[in-house]
Amino acid sequence: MAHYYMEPSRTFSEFLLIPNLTSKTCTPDNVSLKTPISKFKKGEQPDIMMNIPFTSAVMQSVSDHNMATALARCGGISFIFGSQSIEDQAAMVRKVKEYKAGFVVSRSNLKPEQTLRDVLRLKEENGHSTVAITEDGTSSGKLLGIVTSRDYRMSRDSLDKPIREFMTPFSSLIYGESGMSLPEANNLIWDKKLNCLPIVDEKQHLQHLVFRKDYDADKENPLGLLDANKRYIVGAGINTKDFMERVPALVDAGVDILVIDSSDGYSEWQYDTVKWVKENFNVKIGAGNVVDREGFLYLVEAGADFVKVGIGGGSICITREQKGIGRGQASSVIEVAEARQQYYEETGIYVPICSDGGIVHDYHITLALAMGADFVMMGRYFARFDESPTKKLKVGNNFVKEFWGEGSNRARNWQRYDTGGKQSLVFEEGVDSYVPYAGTLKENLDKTISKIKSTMCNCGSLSIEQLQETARITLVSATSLVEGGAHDVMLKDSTMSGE
Ligand code: RVP
Repeated sequence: MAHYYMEPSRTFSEFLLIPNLTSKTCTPDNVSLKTPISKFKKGEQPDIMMNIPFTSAVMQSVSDHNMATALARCGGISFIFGSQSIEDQAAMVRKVKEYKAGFVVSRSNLKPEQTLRDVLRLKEENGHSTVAITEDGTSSGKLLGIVTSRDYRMSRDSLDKPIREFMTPFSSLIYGESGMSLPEANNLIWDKKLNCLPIVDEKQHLQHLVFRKDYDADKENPLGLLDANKRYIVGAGINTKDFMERVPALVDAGVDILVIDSSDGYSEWQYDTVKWVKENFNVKIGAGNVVDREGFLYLVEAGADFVKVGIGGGSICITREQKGIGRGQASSVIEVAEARQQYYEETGIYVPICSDGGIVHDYHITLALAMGADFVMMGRYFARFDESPTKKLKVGNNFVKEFWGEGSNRARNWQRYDTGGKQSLVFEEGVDSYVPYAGTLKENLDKTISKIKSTMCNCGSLSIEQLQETARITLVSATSLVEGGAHDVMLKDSTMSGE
């Protein structure tokens, strides 16, 4: 006979935190969001700690090398998407490991035969006023010139004016050569009063741009997550099909931590994959996703360094509708956290858990942490930023970014949903969508972190561990949810109702 869970499973929006006593020293400045991502023995330190409890989702539309460097700079970890060739994924990992602070890959590039109209379109799209002009219009083509807003006059110049007629040509540019260190590049920027220094290789191919403004910006990131060789820490998603080829290539590229990316991780496929990786490599590996105690313990027994929790709660996920499997995200985290705690008490081994998917409001993150998650994984949240790999478009009067699920026809990540048998995506478990464009990762993350720290102070907690131990959480009724928003007033400014 079937087993019934007669209590409904819950989402984060159905809970609130009740304040604890806030002492005078419990201020946001004193709150630490450091958190473990790999298992460790009682009394020892985990091999990898994050400085903020954020990871970005293993998705084509979220986590590439740009997102990974940007998030590591802020203290979190991206898991570079695995639904691409092994070579391409390893190349992305390598780019993060080889990234040199201050050296950025040019994101605004055009060809000399394009026009002022193209420059202005690009500027409106991504806000950059420096455009690299390369032979083939790519970020690594032969550098032929640079355009900045000083090179054209909107009132005089025709929009059809070809770029080659007004760009600063390569012959007049001051540039650096590849291999140059950041202090050398910065000296040149200061000596020659430049805003931007292009770095080219011996064939004049563009490698990087170094900006004056980044000189100070890098000092503003004291939380940057670095390995022992001062390189950014990066993760990558793998699957249970080609792991014997993919894992060696990723390890060779320098990956720090892997995660098996699957909508349902309670499977013998995952068990075998974790075991094989642990037996053959000295690399951390997370597994999932699970929504209950049994799934958690099974993956821990296989050797998982962390376990990812959540089925069907992702913003673009339609697994629950399509297949009727899943569980409310809060209930899943609560049950898995209890199992983790019991396992810790019995064995002295702490296995971090990750709440994956379904974060809509910033306070959901704090609730997930209070319920026992050590960190969260988010897709929609990060997809909205400049650093995500997708196109920024104008729809009506608003800027949006594209965002699609790994189970959509667009991503065709059949390995993620495979349950054996025929190798293809037979039906979709995800949608293709837009999310409102929200600016840079750093500015948004700073705001979210301020909110989390502020709530933690309300709860009298200076650390995530303390929050987990002392949080008091209440279920809220449907009627008290209404009470929680602005109500019974006429809003003057409709934008107030946003996050
Ligand atoms: P969200 O943060 O709510 O956007 O959720 C992101 C999560 O959704 C991912 O980390 C993954 O677990 C899940 N996902 C990704 N693709 C799909 C799908 O197509 N169904 N689901």
